[in-house]
Amino acid sequence: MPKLYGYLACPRSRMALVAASEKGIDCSLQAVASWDGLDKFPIFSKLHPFQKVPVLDHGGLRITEALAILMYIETAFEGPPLVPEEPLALARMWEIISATTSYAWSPWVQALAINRIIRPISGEGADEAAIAAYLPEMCRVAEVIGGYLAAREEAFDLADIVVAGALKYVTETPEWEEIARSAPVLETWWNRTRLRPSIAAHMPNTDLKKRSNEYFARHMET
Ligand SMILES: N[C@@H](CCC(=O)N[C@@H](CS)C(=O)NCC(=O)O)C(=O)O
Repeated sequence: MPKLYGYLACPRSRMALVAASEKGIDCSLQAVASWDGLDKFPIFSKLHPFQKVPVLDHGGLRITEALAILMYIETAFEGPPLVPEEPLALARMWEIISATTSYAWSPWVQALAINRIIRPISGEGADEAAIAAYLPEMCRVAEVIGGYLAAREEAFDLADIVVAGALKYVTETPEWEEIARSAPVLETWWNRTRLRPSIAAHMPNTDLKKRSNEYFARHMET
């Protein structure tokens, strides 16, 4: 069975674990940093040529880059498909994934999640100026991506997993109220998607450190 090197607060590690869970694969998380990623263990720098995670290990074969890992999980294992066959649906899936990694990552993850969630864990204050400057873009991206997701009705594929990974922290911040107001369609999608067992299990609330520790106890290799 595959093993994922990563850490729990890393959205991309979470995406891989969600995909594995959807396929019914027992994929353990091998933590290579503290749960929030701030303390990197020595092995961290040896896994990836650019010192990043996640890295998937399957029988000694290592795969880097989150999207490559998602596609490997999809194609190397049996289980419900996470990629549509129909050409337009496939193009829509990649459209959403590309838009999320290209346009949502800076405002949602770098400007908001890092500032509101990760920095305070290490005792640093949030860069309020950066959050305020990016807020209009956070909302605009949410509107566009919400529209893309809604246009596919209730399909579930890799696009949902990538958006959920990027959005999860956003929904834990005070700014989510304003973002959701400007993107009600995305909020509706999230309220449905967060209840999916794979998402609920592998994207626990960050502010509940205790729950994260319980998660490690259940899912990590010892
Ligand atoms: N292009 C890479 C990016 C990987 C990445 O930036 N991972 C973050 C965690 S989600 C990381 O390793 N951060 C540690 C660091 O930058 O030192 C991918 O898609 O997998």
